[in-house]
Amino acid sequence: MRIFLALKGVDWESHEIDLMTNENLSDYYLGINPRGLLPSIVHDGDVHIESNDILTYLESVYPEPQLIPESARDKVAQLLKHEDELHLDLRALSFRFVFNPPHNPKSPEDLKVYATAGSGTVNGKKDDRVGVEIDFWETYADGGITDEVAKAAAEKFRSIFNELDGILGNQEYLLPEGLSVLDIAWFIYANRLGLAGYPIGRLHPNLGKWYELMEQMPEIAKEIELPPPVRENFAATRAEHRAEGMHLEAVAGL
Ligand SMILES: N[C@@H](CCC(=O)N[C@@H](CS)C(=O)NCC(=O)O)C(=O)O
Repeated sequence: MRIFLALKGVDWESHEIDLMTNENLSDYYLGINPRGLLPSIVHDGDVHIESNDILTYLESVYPEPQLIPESARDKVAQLLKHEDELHLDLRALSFRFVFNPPHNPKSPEDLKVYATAGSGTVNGKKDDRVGVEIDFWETYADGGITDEVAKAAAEKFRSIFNELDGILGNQEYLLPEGLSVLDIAWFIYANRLGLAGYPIGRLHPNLGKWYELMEQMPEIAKEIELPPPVRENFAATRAEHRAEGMHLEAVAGL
């Protein structure tokens, strides 16, 4: 979303919510987004949640430069939906191979708060998403992210990345129309998977080249830059996993 806004040249004001202290489960944040998920935006006094809905909304308010081509609207919606469906797989790989927290990130008390706080409705309808989130964290508390879960998640990415790699064999960006929201959305996933140790360039050479091109764009480079201690911490985790033979490539058989 930040890259999308940067490409559109839109100024915005940031309000950071600390996931590490579960600020997203505070009463006030659940009052903004009853799902307790980031991101949310407030524009013209209205709250918007869900990245893909936010991006579609922002495109309608700030149409220039066009990042969701009119001609590919349905295709974009379908591919963004597919990307969103992989969010918990991305989270599983992130927690196991990137963040690797020493403690369970959500205590049973946190989950109790999560289950009862907030309106429980989205757009006036009963919303089940919090249940999905609670399931994820309960499974995590039970046994962390198991090899089996990690392998299944990595396979899903391998499959969609193979498809994207095929597309990029014939064109510079994921849509023939040029740079679009699809490139941004998949770039973010590829970036996180890279931090998890996924060998993008080795498995998907076209995607690897596309990634290198994208990461050099100033609007993107600025947003993915990590503070040095965080970068070093992630690199140390990868090195530790590698030394133990428990890195993503080994666990997922990539
Ligand atoms: N479908 C949602 C997924 C959002 C999501 O899962 N966001 C993560 C941060 S990237 C989050 O809020 N996690 C909550 C947590 O870790 O408790 C969207 O695209 O907005």
